[in-house]
Amino acid sequence: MTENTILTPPSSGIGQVITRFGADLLVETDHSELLRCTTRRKLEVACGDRVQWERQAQGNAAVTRLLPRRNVLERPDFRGKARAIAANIDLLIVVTSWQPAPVWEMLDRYLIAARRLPADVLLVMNKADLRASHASAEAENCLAEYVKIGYPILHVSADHQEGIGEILAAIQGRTAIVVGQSGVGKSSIAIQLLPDEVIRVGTISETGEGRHTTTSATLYRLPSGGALIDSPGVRDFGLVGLDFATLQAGFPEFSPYLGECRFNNCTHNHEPGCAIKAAAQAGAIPPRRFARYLSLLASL
Ligand SMILES: Nc1nc2c(ncn2[C@@H]2O[C@H](COP(=O)(O)OP(=O)(O)OP(=O)(O)O)[C@@H](O)[C@H]2O)c(=O)[nH]1
Ligand SMILES: [Mg+2]
Ligand SMILES: [Zn+2]
Repeated sequence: MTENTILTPPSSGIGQVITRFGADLLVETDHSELLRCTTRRKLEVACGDRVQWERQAQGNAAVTRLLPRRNVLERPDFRGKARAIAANIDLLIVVTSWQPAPVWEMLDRYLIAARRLPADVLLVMNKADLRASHASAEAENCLAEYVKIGYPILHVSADHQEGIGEILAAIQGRTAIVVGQSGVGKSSIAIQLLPDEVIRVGTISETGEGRHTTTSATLYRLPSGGALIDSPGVRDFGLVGLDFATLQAGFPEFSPYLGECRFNNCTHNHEPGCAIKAAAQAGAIPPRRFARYLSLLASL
């Protein structure tokens, strides 16, 4: 190599989208350089995407191509059109808390989304310090159903630094994303997992009264390997283009009974001889989850 090739930074290459700044993207090159890049709207690039970038005149850089994705997590915008939240996700960490209280319908929709990605899932019940004072008996019953089905659940307190090591162990050097309602503590968990200097990009904004809210999904490299994407909280999480097969696959507790219904196109609703409904009535399938399945089915 000549001295010149060492001193001249590459003029193009591959990188990963770290976050979005308005219309621009922050891209980390394969040489760990952070580049602010312009992009074209129709590329529809998301946090976590691998992209091709090129340096342009005046020292600007642009993203010119989106590389193939392994998967993409989407939610509908106000018009119902799919908007990408983040791409290339291995583990969906669904964060709920005792205050704000869990919205179980939303949790179920995240679990369906995880199956569809596909990605592994981890349920994190944050603010464990508020469990005794804020958990209702009904909420405990709902939570117990997920335990019974076999979803991995961690009880965590980000503010008391409890359960953080277990989250890190579950990530296993992969790319994880924290999702969930606003205010459940996603960024608080991210801060606990990262060294102080890493929360550097301006994607957390003051909402007044000292509250911070995440405005744009941001990818952080974990010191022990892997990455964590902090995502903006939602009021609700909707599924774009949900069909029956995807809905059914999102209820893995049905699988031992599938094929035992009288009709092979059974929707497990009104049909006679439905093995799933019988299992729910017998308590073998958790009844609260089954009731929410029926309301999701009605929404198709
Ligand atoms: N009591 C208690 N409060 C917590 C805990 N973790 C976070 N909080 C508080 O919950 C509030 C919201 O935390 P954030 O981390 O900003 O929540 P978020 O999910 O990132 O919110 P959005 O960015 O709006 O989606 C803050 O005031 C935190 O201090 C916890 O373990 N216990
Ligand atoms: Mg946040
Ligand atoms: Zn059935």
